[in-house]
Amino acid sequence: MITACALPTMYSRGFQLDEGEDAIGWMESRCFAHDSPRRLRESMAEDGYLFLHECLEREEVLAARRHILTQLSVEDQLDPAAPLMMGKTKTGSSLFFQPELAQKNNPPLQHLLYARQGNLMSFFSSFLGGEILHFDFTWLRCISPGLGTPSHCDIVYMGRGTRRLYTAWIPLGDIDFQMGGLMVLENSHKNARLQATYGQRDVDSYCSNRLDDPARTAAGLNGWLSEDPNQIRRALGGRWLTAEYKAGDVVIFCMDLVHGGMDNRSDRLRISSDSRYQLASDPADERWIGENPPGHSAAGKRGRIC
Ligand SMILES: O=C(O)CCC(=O)C(=O)O
Ligand SMILES: [Fe+2]
Repeated sequence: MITACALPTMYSRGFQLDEGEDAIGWMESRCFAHDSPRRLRESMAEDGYLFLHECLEREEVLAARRHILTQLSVEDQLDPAAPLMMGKTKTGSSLFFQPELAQKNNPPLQHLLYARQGNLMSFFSSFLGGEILHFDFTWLRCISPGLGTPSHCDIVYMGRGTRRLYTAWIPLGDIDFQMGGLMVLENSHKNARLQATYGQRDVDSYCSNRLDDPARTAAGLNGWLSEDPNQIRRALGGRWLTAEYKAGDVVIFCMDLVHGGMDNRSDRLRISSDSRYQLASDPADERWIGENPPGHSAAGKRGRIC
């Protein structure tokens, strides 16, 4: 049983995470996608996340992976001597965030994430109890060996609509500890002080009466809580939780859950997507909707007097 396994040594942003049972632990898989909406909602309220094994068809996940890797191979990013599906980059190539590989030219991924009758959309429809709207923008990450995503809450990037919005983090291939993957900070979604401070930020909002406000620039604010995951955990409490992921698994989490990416200490790309879902009847953040969502570009910035 996985809980009987020794806890791994975890790294994020080059920091080795504090060790010990009160500092790191396993993400729990308490529910299945077909459990009752009530049970799923209770579990989400309690943990801030749902770790759903075999929620997606493994073959469909691997088809999306193949499509992405084929594209990277055409772009001459991969080691030609290694099998395509291994996802080994060629020397000198360094990749991180590749959203363009997820958009309309990737039918298998679009199908996996957004098909109306597909497993994921059906899950959200049952979980949220109504017609679902998904963001049109898909965050696709092909992370080369090296540092992972700094810790943050998603609300600061997508909080202009409803807060009843959920992220689905999907490994597009098997991801072991060596390769890293998603880590979440236990109970951080219940931290009222964090929600009242950091959780009120909007990375694309700037003070129009302050010409030197760094949030005005295209790079804007990055929204990270801190580079150092140990500092965050010591300040907020809880344990960093993670797992080894299989193609077909999905982690769904709420906007206020602190999370980040572990460093990739393998010799291959770590490929995953994150996409967002809410009730169609709730207001949506306009930055991520439409044919060409403005995102964090100049068109997504919003000035206010402060
Ligand atoms: O996969 C990662 O590195 C980070 C994922 C993330 O931040 C998210 O899914 O919201
Ligand atoms: Fe995130």
